[in-house]
Amino acid sequence: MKLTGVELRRISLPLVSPFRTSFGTETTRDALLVRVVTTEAEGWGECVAMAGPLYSSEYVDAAADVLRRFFVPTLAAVDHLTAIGVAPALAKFHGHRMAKAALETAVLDAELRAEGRPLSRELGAVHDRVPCGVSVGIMSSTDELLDAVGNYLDEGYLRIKLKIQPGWDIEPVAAVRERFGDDILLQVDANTAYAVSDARHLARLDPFNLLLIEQPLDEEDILGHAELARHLKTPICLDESITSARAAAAAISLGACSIINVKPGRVGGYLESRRIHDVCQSHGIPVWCGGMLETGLGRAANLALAALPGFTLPGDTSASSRYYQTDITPPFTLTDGHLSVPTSPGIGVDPLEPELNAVTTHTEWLKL
Ligand code: OSB
Ligand code: MG
Repeated sequence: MKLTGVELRRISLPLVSPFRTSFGTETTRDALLVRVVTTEAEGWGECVAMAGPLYSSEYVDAAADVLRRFFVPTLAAVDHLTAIGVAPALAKFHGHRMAKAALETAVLDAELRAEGRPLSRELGAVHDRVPCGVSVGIMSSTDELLDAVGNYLDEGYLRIKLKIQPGWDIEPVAAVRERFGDDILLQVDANTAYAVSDARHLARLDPFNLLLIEQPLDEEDILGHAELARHLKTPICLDESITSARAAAAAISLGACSIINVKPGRVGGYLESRRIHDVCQSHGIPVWCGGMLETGLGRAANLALAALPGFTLPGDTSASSRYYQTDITPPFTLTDGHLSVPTSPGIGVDPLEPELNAVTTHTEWLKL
């Protein structure tokens, strides 16, 4: 296989409702899609970088820039291109894992389409549907939060994740437990908003029997998470800190987490995600599939990953309607709280041309 062309496509999709986290409020998803054209087939990858460097250091304009200047020209020079060869070819370039992931996914999609093989089979999936949770943003009042959570539970979501930050933590959790009971699966995500000195405050979450607290501290503070873990009964799950299988192994060895959120974009792609899954499985660490407000293209691939055997907790793999009025692929819909894993070759879905064109803000064809 040889790369013959790459399209960078920028889209802007309005969210059905604003999504507020400890790092900011999103009202539209400005995403970057990568379409590779090879001698064998075409493939798609969605870059999960957000508009600004708030969740992580990457942001969408930087991802487009590094792809255009460095990654695509480097891959274009590879004669026998394979998906497993993408990461080694790009290894000399530091960081930019979200950009690398998008390009590797597009090449993997093309390769698997050419071979007629679904991504789920390639990764080692063992389920044909996956249980789904939903990530619920910070709201302006507890009543508003209870309405939102109630609606998601009515839709069938099997697990609720509340975004928290100082000033919006113990009370919303207590209110959700009080209204919806002790049986719902409930967890929280701080997106790095706390310090180790908040340990006693965060221990006030312990009585609520949360599945986990996600990324309470700075992404580089592995030892801080290990220290915090000694003060909390609530299990610590890392998101931002886990950038590779090596980082996962170190965090586990140091006692910084007992659960991991796997996001393919954050770790450089689906192949590294599988390695993280394998490391965690061998340590008895449960994993679940996170999300970055993906369109149907990224969601399809995430579902393949979430069907691996070590993904034993419901992920942030929500239905398309959680995010978008109109998605750029046929929408993923919830049945009994589950989404089906695509079975067609590659990532298993194709963009709908009119819907994609309607939200495209810029298209750039990189001639090789
Ligand atoms: O921390 O998991 C996160 C969305 C954007 C950036 C970071 C995060 C999130 C979510 C939503 O929590 C996950 C989703 O539903 O896609
Ligand atoms: Mg998170």
